[in-house]
Amino acid sequence: MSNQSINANRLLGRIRELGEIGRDGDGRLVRLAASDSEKLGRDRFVAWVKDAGLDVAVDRIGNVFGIWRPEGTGDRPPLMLGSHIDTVVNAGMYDGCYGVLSGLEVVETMKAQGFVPSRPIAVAAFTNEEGVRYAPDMMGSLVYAGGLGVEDALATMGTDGTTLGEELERIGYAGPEEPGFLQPHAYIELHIEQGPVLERESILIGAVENLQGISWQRVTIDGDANHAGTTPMSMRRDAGHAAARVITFLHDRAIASNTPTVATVGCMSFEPNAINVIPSRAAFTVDLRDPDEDRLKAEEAELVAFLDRLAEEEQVSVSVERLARFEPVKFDAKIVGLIEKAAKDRGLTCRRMTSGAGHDAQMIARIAPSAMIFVPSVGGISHNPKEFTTDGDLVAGANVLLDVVRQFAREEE
Ligand code: HGY
Ligand code: MN
Ligand code: MN
Repeated sequence: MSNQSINANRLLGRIRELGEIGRDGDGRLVRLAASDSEKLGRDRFVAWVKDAGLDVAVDRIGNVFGIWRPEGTGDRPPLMLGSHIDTVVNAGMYDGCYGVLSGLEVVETMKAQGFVPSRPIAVAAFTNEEGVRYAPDMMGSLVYAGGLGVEDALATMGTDGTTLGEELERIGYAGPEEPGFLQPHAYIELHIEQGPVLERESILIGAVENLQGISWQRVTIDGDANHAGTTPMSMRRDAGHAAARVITFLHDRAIASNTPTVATVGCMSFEPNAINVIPSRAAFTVDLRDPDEDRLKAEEAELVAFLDRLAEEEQVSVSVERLARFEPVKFDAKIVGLIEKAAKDRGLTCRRMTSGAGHDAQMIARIAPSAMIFVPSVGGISHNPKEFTTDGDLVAGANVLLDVVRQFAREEE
């Protein structure tokens, strides 16, 4: 068992430094995929990787890798660590960045300790994990795992009318490597929980054994613009009111279901979006999630049936576009066991758990044994500048990652 620790000041300092890169005029952290601000974050990560003496590789979808190839490890499949450094709008500073920087920290600590792993170790910063500008989310790791063609991904049109491929070219991260050029032996992702479970149960480490299914859709409702003052209620084809009914339908169903189903309408726009005009169009997104695939499918079917009824009742037309659909994922039991053992050996409380959020690990699990380590989120808050994890918990999680990596890297097989 390693009683070594990572270099806490270096890790915490880098998390804070990266957390200041990409703030907008209002001080909000906004590092959307392939944006100028994300480029600054990428450049900083690459500089740290080079300072650490690792090789840098970038693939065609912009995934960035720092690769440690110690003497004698040759071209054995690497152990892969990592996460993402793109953010949502007005983000916290830990989501994704913690896992990328901890992966680099673990490599630098092992190098400083003179520990030579039995195989190369790669630290990944995957492109567009958040999916805010270009859907679907976890896009870079999905392409890496062969779940989406790289040409299709590069041609994706963003919410701002740009295409991902052109933006990656523009920021200098349209790399030469084919996605999947480095097939991992295993993948371990350290991440903040982004939910309330660990804090509520006063547990320090989450050994994540599965991740729930995700369904993203864009719904467009078309009615008639009309005068807000002269049009009797009975004569309206009000797209705005119809959209409001969908939000209430989803919310009430999820609450009444008494299951882990969650439903969110996160984006909405009206046309013509004027105070005295009945909306002719409402366009919004639906994020449905559930750890059980059959239940998720059933909820999607319920939504389709409701939208059909709604079109009838409100005399509107409804169209739906699929943005993302990922089935629930089970992680590798052996790695989950190693995480639990590493936590126990360090005297850290630990529990197995499900991830409510999507992560790159769910995509890399398609090509290699994968699992995740969670640390507590204060107040369960994330995707919000109030996102916070204590320094002690951040360091504890990175030390568990160090121990699991040393365990893996010691194996000869
Ligand atoms: O949507 C998610 O769960 C992740 O943050 N991309
Ligand atoms: Mn994340
Ligand atoms: Mn996120």
